[in-house]
Amino acid sequence: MVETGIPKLDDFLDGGIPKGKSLVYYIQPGVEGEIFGMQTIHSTLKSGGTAIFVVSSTIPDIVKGQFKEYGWDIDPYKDKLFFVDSYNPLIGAPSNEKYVVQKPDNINDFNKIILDIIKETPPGTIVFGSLSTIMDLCGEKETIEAVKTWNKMAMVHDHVMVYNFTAWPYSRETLELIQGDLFNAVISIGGIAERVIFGQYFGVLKSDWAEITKKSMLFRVLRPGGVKLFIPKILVTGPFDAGKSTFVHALSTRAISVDRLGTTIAMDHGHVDYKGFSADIFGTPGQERFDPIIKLLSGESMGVFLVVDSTNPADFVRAKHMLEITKSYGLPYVVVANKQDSSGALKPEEIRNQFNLPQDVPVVPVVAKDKIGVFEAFEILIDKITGGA
Ligand SMILES: Nc1nc2c(ncn2[C@@H]2O[C@H](COP(=O)(O)OP(=O)(O)O)[C@@H](O)[C@H]2O)c(=O)[nH]1
Ligand SMILES: [Mg+2]
Repeated sequence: MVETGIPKLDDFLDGGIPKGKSLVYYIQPGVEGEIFGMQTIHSTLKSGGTAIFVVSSTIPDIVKGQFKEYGWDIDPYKDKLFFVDSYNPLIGAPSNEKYVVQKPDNINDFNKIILDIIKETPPGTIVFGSLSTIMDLCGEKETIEAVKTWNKMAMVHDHVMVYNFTAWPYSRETLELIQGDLFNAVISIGGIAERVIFGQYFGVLKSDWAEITKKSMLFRVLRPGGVKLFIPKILVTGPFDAGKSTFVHALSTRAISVDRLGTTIAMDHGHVDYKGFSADIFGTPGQERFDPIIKLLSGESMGVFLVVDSTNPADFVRAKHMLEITKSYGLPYVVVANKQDSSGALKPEEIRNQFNLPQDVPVVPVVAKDKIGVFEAFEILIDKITGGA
């Protein structure tokens, strides 16, 4: 197996791409999709594998710079990462790379080099930075025939083949083949557009080895960081003094609270960057007069933490009411049983009983002030939001 390195996608694919299989990242034009292939290269290298990167839409030096931008140091992998340069010859410039396609507009030239690599290098990951560019230069039919051969030979030699493909308006036949029989797996990468693209997502369109998860994941591209799953908004609610602000700060790489007179009257805002996820979290004020704010924020959220002070059962009535507000939006939620360090703190199961919470609602023991349990709670909520575990 080769892990794609794209958060969640490897879970969707039952661990990654099996040896001998091919996968295409099928990219809607205008979406930042080509990074997916690069991230798979980086993931291969990190796990000790060999990677070949076929660069056809810019010079390899620029691509090396992009790796740096994403925070991926490729210098230690000089004997594990090789570039196929099919761009410099196109602009008549000399190339320093080990493999050079001298006539990038002739598929036979590609064919010879790719087949040599497949036969001669040890099993590894071969990534095409842009199959669409090759198609533009060599022709649709010609390129598809070549890809068929490459995938077949890669199967024999145990390589993993990965292609970035931007779905420009090619012939219907070509697009159908690419979404259909040409590859073992198709990952669709698209954008939510409204004049400009304001949200990007990916999902598994096809896979012949893993059961398909219908879920699409929102992502954004961070520099450094690469592809990160993006959870637009998570709400942190709960009674006054339960530890919401403390919880938001414990989770966040950066956070601000707007406080007045020692307690939060406005809001906490934090940003979480954890295990490939990127999420904005908002803490609501606890006082009843701010319930309309909870309603407002709930409508735009994807999940909710309900923070309770485990030592203060008197507050549970209020907490329950706040839960009802957010529950009416059908959001997934997790109960954070905070202040577990204090004497007299109720255990999660006792809180579940007092709340009458069904067994499938997670109640997570947390000491927010010491950051204990906060990321466990985060992972559990993310799993609920993304329909994982
Ligand atoms: N013992 C203990 N105290 C906590 C914990 N988390 C927060 N606190 C304290 O509880 C009080 C209220 O916390 P805060 O985050 O401001 O609560 P909020 O009103 O819900 O935002 C503060 O004095 C915190 O120091 C915890 O895990 N254990
Ligand atoms: Mg607060």
